[in-house]
Amino acid sequence: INSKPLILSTWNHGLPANDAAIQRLKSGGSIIDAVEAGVKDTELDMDNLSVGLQGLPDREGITTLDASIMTGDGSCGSVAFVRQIKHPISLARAVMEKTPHVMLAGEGARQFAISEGFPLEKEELSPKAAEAYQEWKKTSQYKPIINIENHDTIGMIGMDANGNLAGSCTTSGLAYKMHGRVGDSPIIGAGLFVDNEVGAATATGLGESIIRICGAFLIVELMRQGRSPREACEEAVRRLISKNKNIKDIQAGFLAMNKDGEVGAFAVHPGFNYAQATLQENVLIDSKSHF
Ligand code: SD4
Repeated sequence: INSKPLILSTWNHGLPANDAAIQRLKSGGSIIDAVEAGVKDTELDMDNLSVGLQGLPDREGITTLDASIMTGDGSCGSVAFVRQIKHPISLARAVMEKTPHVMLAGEGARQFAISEGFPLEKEELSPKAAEAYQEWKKTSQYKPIINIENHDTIGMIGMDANGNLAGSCTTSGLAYKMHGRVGDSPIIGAGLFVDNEVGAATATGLGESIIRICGAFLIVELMRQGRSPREACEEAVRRLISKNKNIKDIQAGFLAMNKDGEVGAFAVHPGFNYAQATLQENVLIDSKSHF
């Protein structure tokens, strides 16, 4: 059981993202401000090829972004298949707060962004992404390599000092996906789910495998029935394995907390890790896995 506030996020870049989130809380921000600020840090990280406009492109050489945000009272917003937006998480938050809708996609999301004053970035690949794309085009083979090329989506879940929960998730999705492909990250209940009565969960890995089992929702519901966060994540991995073929080629990792501040994670294969921050410390922890 951890002290509150508590912030968790996926993968190594969760460490600086958690720092940004904790900083936001310390400067008087709410938990929703914190989970937005946290992943915005990752959206700007030029070394991360799975989040933000510097992420690896689709097969046509275009980078398209997915993001979602949710609070423990059931408010949520998301954007899918958006281009030219530096901070899709902030656009997802604007969908939540300023529209009667939960999800906007593609051109409509971009028009909404313009109307909200989001600057449109120039559509060009980062040097690292351009180099990787040129290399990929030599064979144009679509074979995601688990834990390597799709390593870095950030999902963040957090609880403030009063026990209010929120979460965020943002990604450029799978490298070399079909144009128009949308993953789990912007789908409420797949890549992210938060309920103040129970807890919160987020996912990373092959989005198709996670959507198939409503991963994050499943974990929160299992916790509602009394499972610990770790047991719930492990059960979701078992479910995922039973519903997906070629499991040796599929990586997925889940991360959860309950409202008491208990934390758990589980993955299909080794290699998944997460960062866990309180006001006192921010540490990287290796997740256990099925295989
Ligand atoms: C997706 N879940 O679009 C994302 C990719 C990911 O770490 O998580 N990468 O399928």
